[in-house]
Amino acid sequence: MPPLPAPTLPAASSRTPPPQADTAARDAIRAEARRLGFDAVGFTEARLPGQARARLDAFLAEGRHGTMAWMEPRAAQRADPRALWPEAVSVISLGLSYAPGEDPLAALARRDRGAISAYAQGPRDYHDVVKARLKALGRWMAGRFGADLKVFVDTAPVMEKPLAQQAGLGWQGKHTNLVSRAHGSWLFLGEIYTTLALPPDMPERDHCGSCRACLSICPTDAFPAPYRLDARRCISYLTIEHEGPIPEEFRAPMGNRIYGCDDCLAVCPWNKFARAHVEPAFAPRAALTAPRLAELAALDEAGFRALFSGSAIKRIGRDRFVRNVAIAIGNSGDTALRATAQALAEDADPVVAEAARWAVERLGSSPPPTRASRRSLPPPLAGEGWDGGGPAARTAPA
Ligand code: B12
Ligand code: SF4
Ligand code: SF4
Repeated sequence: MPPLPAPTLPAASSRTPPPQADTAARDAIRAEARRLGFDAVGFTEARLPGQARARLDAFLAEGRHGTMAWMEPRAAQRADPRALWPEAVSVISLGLSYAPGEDPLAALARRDRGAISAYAQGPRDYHDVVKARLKALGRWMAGRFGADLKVFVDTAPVMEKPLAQQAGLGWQGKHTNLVSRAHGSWLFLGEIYTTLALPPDMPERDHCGSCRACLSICPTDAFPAPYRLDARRCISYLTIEHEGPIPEEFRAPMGNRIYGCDDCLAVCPWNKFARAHVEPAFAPRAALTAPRLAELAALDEAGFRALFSGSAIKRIGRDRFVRNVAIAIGNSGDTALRATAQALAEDADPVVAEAARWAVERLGSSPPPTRASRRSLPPPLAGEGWDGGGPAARTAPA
């Protein structure tokens, strides 16, 4: 996920000393969080075991964060809530479900279309939605308990997944994301650090068992081991975070994924307990469920901004997005898109132009098939040519 400026924190209403652990306050906060629409709420101490720091250090030392250099400078604060804010006593971990109603991998089979990750298909950027609710809960807490607090979602130096596991929301699965028994892989996470002493919930334990579905389906083999991700190989990183040309070895496996990737999340058997979300801010927009690559390739700056106004996708900018579209065109096997790729090869952005030249080459020099001959082509299969996650590639629940 792209870095954002430091979050604006709600003003503290008072600096009263932390009271004794207060069960009534915890229950009231949980009820208010639910009323505000959060699907999962848990409480934990403002500390993480040393193991979290050791694993973060190993991730960074091995360079698995790639070009996300913004992860390096504040590792101490990331791994220890009190290094970020010494007054913090408790952490409230909150989850908002974006469980899709449709199969998020269905778009992978439509090669003339782009596949956008479920988390970004809605009209609003989840950072804004979660942040607004965290602030509303924070204001309510400050008014009710005089609590000093800070709110975070995604971009602050906070290890959101280990904190959520410790607060009982779920466990970090082998795909490294938090899995919830109630909401599967589909929770956005946010936190409130507070000076209030709130009794902790029980941490969740690992329920992955012998399952390896997420590890097996990854199109780019991004897991060097269970519970460990090499972001440099992850399509989410490559399409969202990575600037410049996408290394050649990952282009074919990307298939038609043009923003993020849901494969390892979608195959998790725990998703079968997740009820589809009813949050209008995340309801898939028709224009983003399976957009035509030809139309996306034609986006200029103004068109890109208009299409993705309010969406998380806007953050990556037109050039990075169209670079991804060019690669998807190269993987489409659709020679009718060759002319589109040729036009993009003249793009003012050198990275887009290079990706488009790759696409032209990959689509070959044969002329587009006639209407009659196209009808006779076999239907595109997910996983064919680029090893993506169509139904056949999915592993059955453990
Ligand atoms: C950097 C980042 C990325 C990077 C790296 C991902 C990663 N796994 O680290 C990239 C760009 C690849 C990415 C992708 C995605 N991200 Co992201 N990302 C983050 C971010 C900003 C930091 C994560 C971090 O600290 N990574 C550092 C490493 C060290 O952490 P880790 O992988 O969790 O490492 C742990 C395990 O490996 C484990 N471990 C290591 N060894 C071992 C061994 C054993 C035996 C065990 C049990 C455990 C274990 O311990 C480590 C510490 O807990 C968080 C927000 C935040 N501030 O936390 C969002 C966040 C993790 N992302 C999120 C999302 C939604 C995604 C995507 C699903 C988006 C998409 N659809 O494209 C993908 C998922 C890809 C994947 N399989 O992880 C959500 C996840 C929500 C959830 N339910 O977990 C978060 C929490 C944002 C949010 N606020 O909702 N992301
Ligand atoms: S998000 Fe996609 S590319 Fe990244 S680890 Fe999961 S399956 Fe692999
Ligand atoms: S797919 Fe299987 S191994 Fe992966 S997180 Fe889900 S339960 Fe764990």
